[in-house]
Amino acid sequence: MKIHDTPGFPNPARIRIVLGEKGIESQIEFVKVDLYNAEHQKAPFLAKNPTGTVPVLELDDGTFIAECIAITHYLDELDGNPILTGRTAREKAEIQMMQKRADDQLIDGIGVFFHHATPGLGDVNKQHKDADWALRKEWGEKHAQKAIKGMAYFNEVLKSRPFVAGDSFSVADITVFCALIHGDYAGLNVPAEHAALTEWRARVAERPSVKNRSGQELLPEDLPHLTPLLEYLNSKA
Ligand SMILES: N[C@@H](CCC(=O)N[C@@H](CS)C(=O)NCC(=O)O)C(=O)O
Repeated sequence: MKIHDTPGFPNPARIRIVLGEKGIESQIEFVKVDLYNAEHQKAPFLAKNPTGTVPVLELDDGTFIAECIAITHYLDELDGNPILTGRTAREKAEIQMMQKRADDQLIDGIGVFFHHATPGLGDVNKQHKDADWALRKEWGEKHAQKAIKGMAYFNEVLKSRPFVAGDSFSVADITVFCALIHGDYAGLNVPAEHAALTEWRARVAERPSVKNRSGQELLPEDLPHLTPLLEYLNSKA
């Protein structure tokens, strides 16, 4: 199997953590996608994933699977022991519900904010974003407000349970954790009063699958592309 992704990015991190939890990373060959030069918007990549995002899983029979939740289901089911997506009907339903909330209320909104209201991935990618570029900042800010509400929601959830969907670590935790990484890249930090979310984040960060995951660092050759973003983040600090 191959995974087309870009090291250092939050959605790819979701799948790198899944691989760690399942202990199957040695079965994967990684193929780097050059997001900075908009390789994901060109025909060869769009043929793999028409939505133009990473990660994408390529099976040995040539099938391409995009969307982290779909990739996670596939990888989690391979050994017949779906620890991340639920084993019983009730577990599956609860995990799926919280996973959907994590996508809608956190990581997707943070992504819109990142690409529209910050320098994001730079000029090369702007042409592929919202056509009404004049309103991009307002659009991004609206999504940031939604994500801030999402952080408050997950903080409340984690006051009464150890993990996002209940007693066990699941794909919903992975999505919330990587959303907060995405927030760091966008300058949207967890408010200090959200103690439960902060404590949970520190606990999850210590899991071997999270702490030792591959592809954590941005590659040195990619850093120059991020200069405008880093300047923006420094100006907010
Ligand atoms: N819903 C998608 C989101 C994937 C996504 O947004 N990936 C980012 C990298 S973290 C990306 O490819 N961004 C490129 C772009 O938006 O131009 C998933 O679950 O896989």
